[in-house]
Amino acid sequence: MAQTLYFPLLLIALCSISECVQRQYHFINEGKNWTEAQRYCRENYTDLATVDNMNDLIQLMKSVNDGRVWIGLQRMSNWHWSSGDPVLFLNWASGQPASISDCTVMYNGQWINEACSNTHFFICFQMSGGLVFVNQLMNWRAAQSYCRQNHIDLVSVRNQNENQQLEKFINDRNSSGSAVWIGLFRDTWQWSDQSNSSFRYWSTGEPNNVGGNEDCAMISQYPQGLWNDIPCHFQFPFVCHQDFFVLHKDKLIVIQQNLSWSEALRYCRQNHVDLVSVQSVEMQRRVMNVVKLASTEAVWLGLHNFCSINTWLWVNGDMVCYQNWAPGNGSTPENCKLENRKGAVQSGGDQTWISLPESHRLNFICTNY
Ligand code: MFU
Ligand code: CA
Repeated sequence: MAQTLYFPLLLIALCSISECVQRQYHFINEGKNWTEAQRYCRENYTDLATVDNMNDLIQLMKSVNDGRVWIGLQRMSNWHWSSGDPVLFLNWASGQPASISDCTVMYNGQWINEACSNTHFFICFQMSGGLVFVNQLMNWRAAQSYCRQNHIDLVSVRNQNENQQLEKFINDRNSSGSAVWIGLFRDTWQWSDQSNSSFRYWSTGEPNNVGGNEDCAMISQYPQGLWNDIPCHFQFPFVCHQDFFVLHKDKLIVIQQNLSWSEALRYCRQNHVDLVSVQSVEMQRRVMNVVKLASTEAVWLGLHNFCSINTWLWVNGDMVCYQNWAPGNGSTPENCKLENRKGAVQSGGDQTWISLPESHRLNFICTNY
């Protein structure tokens, strides 16, 4: 589907993410612990794999040849206030926080960690700073939504003084003396790339945190792709992901991914029709129009050099008749002892063509013609 998009920055606002950002998974068949795998992915791709939805999971599973791989999900036992206040003060009852429960109640002024699915009365705070006792039984998420819709948020407790005030506030209103939700919760699993995707695909019974140190997530079953929590120091192959923009204009598609010429050719033939051939002034004009969207100084065209016969050909087999070479490129014989050379168009300046070794990693233009 063609879209008229001029500036990469506008893109984010103009198109839905799925139409303009593509994610590609890369399986690295080398055993590393989770942290080393994360470092490798950040150096070579975008990050250790994030899985946003079932479609991502299917794509990821296509990239692996086995089921035991790290993904970029890690247990973070960080406590947060629902309001976003920094957590500077904690008032746990002795033995707390215990177990794998992720939400918090106040009981007799002390804090106890509980399953978020339990139901309790709760305390919201208002714009004025005042507190509201909500005399309705809700689970923690529902209580949070209620406070956000009707007041500001679930209550935060920032120091001993506020804790005492809150304890008194509760005692004055809560005749039953039962525990009430406060805004403290634990965001248990986090994606390495900070994505806030809540998609999870745990095997039955997982995550079970056997031994208390299963803090990283892996895909443990092939081909289903189900997840298990496991100690982070174990060594497994892993999956990185790379996110890149795909910009459509006319029937030309600029791919903001840096690939060698052969990889670019393969990408275009798999996802579109071919790398672009520029066989007329008209096509050069269209290319000049889209090439400004690229993030590299030059962009691969479907132009390759046959060194032995000193000839440049388009990928569709045609001879190069229309030409737009930069001075010193394309005319003189290439050095056949070196790497094969391919043609690219410069994304800035006069947007003429240059000859480059095929292993250079550049953005490229596919065509749907
Ligand atoms: C399951 C998993 C653990 C571990 C163990 C061998 O627990 O949850 O992570 O892989 O098997 C019974
Ligand atoms: Ca486990």
